[in-house]
Amino acid sequence: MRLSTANAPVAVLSTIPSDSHTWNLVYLHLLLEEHGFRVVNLGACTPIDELVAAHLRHLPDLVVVSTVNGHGAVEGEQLVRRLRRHDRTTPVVIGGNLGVAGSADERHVPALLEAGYTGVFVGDRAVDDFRAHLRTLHARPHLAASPV
Ligand code: B12
Repeated sequence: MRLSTANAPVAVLSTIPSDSHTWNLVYLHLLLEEHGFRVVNLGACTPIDELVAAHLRHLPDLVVVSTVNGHGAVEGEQLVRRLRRHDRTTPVVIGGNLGVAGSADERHVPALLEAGYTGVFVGDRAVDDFRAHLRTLHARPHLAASPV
């Protein structure tokens, strides 16, 4: 079901500066819309400055970083540290192939959580776990108007 987006919560969708893959972003865009979000999709090879500017402009309810080229652990950490200088509370999640050892590689999860992410999604259950996470966000009062 898709309702009017006028009062919908906003998700900024981004990747890291080096990552030129796009179908992951298309997939996440549609998934977020299915869950009631209005999506600001910043596209491939997003400079961190551009993400910060979009964040300050749209004041999103959620920031989603999707990356598959293997540099996510390094650039994703730089990205969230920059973002957290401006905003310490908005949920910011990352997922995909964060290193070069396959999508199930969980070695990078603790460092990314420590750097400021509120969720890190890797492996076969990444999308299912992310869907469950989105439902917990919808339980927050200011997001409750949206369909799931
Ligand atoms: C198509 C493709 C390309 C195309 C991209 C075209 C485009 N417009 O996107 C081209 C040819 C340009 C390309 C380039 C490169 N690619 Co490429 N590419 C692929 C390929 C074959 C498919 C990716 C794809 O579109 N999948 C479809 C989407 C829908 O799925 P997905 O990306 O896997 O995303 C899913 C999950 O990861 C997850 N997910 C992703 N993000 C997030 C975020 C959250 C929050 C959650 C919950 C889940 C999630 O959900 C998605 C749906 O299940 C994969 C291999 C593969 N079979 O996966 C390699 C692959 C991603 N590429 C790879 C590499 C190395 C490169 C290059 C560096 C190659 C090179 N030497 O130049 C460059 C990258 C350049 C750069 N600057 O980024 C590697 C990455 C290795 C790693 N991380 O360990 C892969 C895995 C191939 C491999 N096995 O080595 N690539």
